[in-house]
Order: sequence, then C-alpha cells, then structure tokens
Amino acid sequence: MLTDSRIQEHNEKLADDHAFRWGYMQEWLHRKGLDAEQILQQIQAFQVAIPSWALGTGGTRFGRYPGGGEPRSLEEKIEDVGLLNALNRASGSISLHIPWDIPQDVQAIHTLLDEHHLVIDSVNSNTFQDQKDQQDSYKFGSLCHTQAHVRQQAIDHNIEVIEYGKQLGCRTLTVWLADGSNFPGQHHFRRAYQRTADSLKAICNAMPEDWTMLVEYKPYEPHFYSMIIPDWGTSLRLSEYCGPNAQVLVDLGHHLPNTNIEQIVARLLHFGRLGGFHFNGSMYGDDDLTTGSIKPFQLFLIFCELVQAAQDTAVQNPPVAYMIDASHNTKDPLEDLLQSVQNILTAYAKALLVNTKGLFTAQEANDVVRAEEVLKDAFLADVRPLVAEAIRRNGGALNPLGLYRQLDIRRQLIDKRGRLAVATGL
Ligand SMILES: [Mn+2]
Repeated sequence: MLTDSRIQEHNEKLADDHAFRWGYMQEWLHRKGLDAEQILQQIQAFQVAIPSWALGTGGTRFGRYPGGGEPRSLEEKIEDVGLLNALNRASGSISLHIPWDIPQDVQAIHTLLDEHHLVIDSVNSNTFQDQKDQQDSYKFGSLCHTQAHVRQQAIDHNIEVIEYGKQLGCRTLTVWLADGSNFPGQHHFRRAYQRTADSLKAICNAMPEDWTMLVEYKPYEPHFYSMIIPDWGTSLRLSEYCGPNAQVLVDLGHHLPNTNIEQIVARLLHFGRLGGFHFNGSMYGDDDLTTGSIKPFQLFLIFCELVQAAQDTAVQNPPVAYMIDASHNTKDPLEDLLQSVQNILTAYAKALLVNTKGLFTAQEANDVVRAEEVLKDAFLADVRPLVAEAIRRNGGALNPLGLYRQLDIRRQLIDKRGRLAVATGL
C-alpha cells in the first residue's frame, strides 16, 4: 500500500520546490541568528501518540456517517497508525482503550508493532459505560460511587488495564472519569471527592514503580451539573494525594470557552505536574475537532510555554506524553489525523523560533508591545518548509496528506476491509 520507494518517488517529485523553500527558510533563520539544525533536530524528535479510537469515523448522539474501510480489529488499527507514521514519522505510538482493544495474542501484537516501528504509549481505562456481563452499573458513578463494591469493581478494572499495559510494554495509565451529577443535591461533593481520591490512590498503588497515572479533567459532559474532576486544580490535588507517580493530563477541549489554557500549562509545568496532553480543536466545548483548525494562535502559545519550560533548568517536570484525542465526524479519520499532526508540528516549530531572550527582556522591562511582537514574529513565520524537512530527514513524505490522497489509500482500505467495516469500540 505504502512503500519506502513510493515515499522516495513522491519526495523526488517535490524536491525542486522544497529545496527552493527550504533554502530560503535556512537563510531567514540564519539572519535571525537561529540554529536551523538544532531546531530541526527538535522537530524530528517530536512524537504524538494516535489513539486507537480515532481511526474510525466518530459521530454525535444524533448520527454517524462512516466512510468505509475502518479498522475492524486491534491489528488493523495498528496497520492504520503504521500508515500514518510511515507518512509523517511523528506518529510512532498508539494509545489503547480497554476493553475496546484487548489484545488476544500479545506476542503477535508485539511482532506487528515492531513491523510498523510502533510502541504502545498508554492504556486508557473505561468506566464511563457498562460492559456486557458487568456486575454493577456505573450509572451513578464508578470511582466515586457511594457503594464500596462498585468502587472496587472500577478499581479492579483499572488494575486489569495496567496488566494489559504491562504485557504490551507501556508505562502510562490514563484515567478519565465520567463520574458526576446532573442535579443539585445529587452528590455530597466532599464525600464524593474523597471516595474518588481514595479509589485513585488504590489504583496508583497497584501500578509498577516506573508507571505514571494521568488524571484527566473535564468541566461538563456527560454530567451537566457537576463533574467529579472538573478542572486542573482538582486534578492537581488528586495527583498530589496519589503521590509522585500521578500527573495531570490537559485535554484542550476540556475547558470552558475562552479559558487561558497556556496559563494552566505554565502553572502545571511550574509545579512539575504536567504529565500528559490531549490535542484537539474546540469551538464551543469538547468538540474534538482537528487540532489547530480553530485556534492556531492558542496552540502556538501553549507550545511556547512547553518550549520555554524545556529550556529552563529550574523546571522539574517529567517528559510530557502527547496524544491526539479527537473525533472525526465528517473527514476521513486518517486525513484528519495527518492534518492534526501537521498542525501540531507547525505550532511546535513556530514556538521554537521565538526569540525567548528578547521576550524575557521585554517582559522584565514591561514593554508590552515588544513582548507581543516577539511572539507574533514567530507565529507569523511560514514554517512549512521546516516541518517538511524534519519529516523528510526522518524518512517520511514531504507532503504526507498529498501522498495519502495520491495513492488513494482510503479506496484501498475500503477494497480490503469493505465499505461497511466499522471500527471496533465506537
Ligand atoms: Mn482526552
């Protein structure tokens, strides 16, 4: 479907145009006093995980319009991520969802992962829906439930997820809790919080020492009066309660409109508790749109905080696990993911161009205009040749989306898997 020689062929066709644009970019960087090679190396090293649940067409509660050729098994999901990674070389890991992606043959999965140069990045538990044959329902909560045996069932599920993760060589458990209440009076806020904290601690204690638990927050949905973990403050407090192996996970869509997410990122970095990142785009709420499609400037500002923290020896934050967490309702999921990764790399590349020294000087002098202009100078740069060169050096395609379309990969997937193939788990 996609071979190295196909990528070579594609790159050769675009070589002349790329050389011209990349040459100009190099000259521009040189004049700015920036080290092109060093910036390239950082872009080349950036990896963002692809979640197994984003490979099929998403939907709303009103309808779903699958485009065909969706992966029907964990094996086919790995093949799809392998395709993405072959094209852009920045999607070398997968985030799995249990029980949607329980491996039947662990050894075969390892072999397939190796074939595609992929690793399992994290495992995600699911207590937001009842599974077949499940004894107790999560209708009124899981880790926060009033009854101990329901909480224990949810804890046991998370421990089972850790076991699968161990078999697959991963070291990160992501917990997103749908627990919450829909009406005033439904929850005893303090007791429900404490039960959740103790449940999370029990899960954390069951993890191997080199594992990290990521605690994700969300202000509303599926519950509309209160969520157990609605904000970063609650996530932070819970992480601290659980110990050094627990970290906060920021999902871009999990904020109320106009929240200053870059400031939250800076705060968490300052506290050394930013463990993970879920990328998506948002217009109103948890819209799960293509990353960078709605607010590219915000994405850039978030990366500025990440880059500045990485350059600051005073920041004691563990490496951040990056993942895309989007839903693709109208686009081909693979095209959407290719766009997302491209937008993420673009925002990162722009952040790497910021004249940090100049910015800090302007900040110290309270030169508001200068500080803003320093940021805008980097944001407005056309970094596409820089991103393309990084992908090319990693062995990927100069235009990943262009090559995907040129090879008509979706058509090939439909021929192979069928028009009605529906991704497992959705
Ligand atoms: Mn998420």
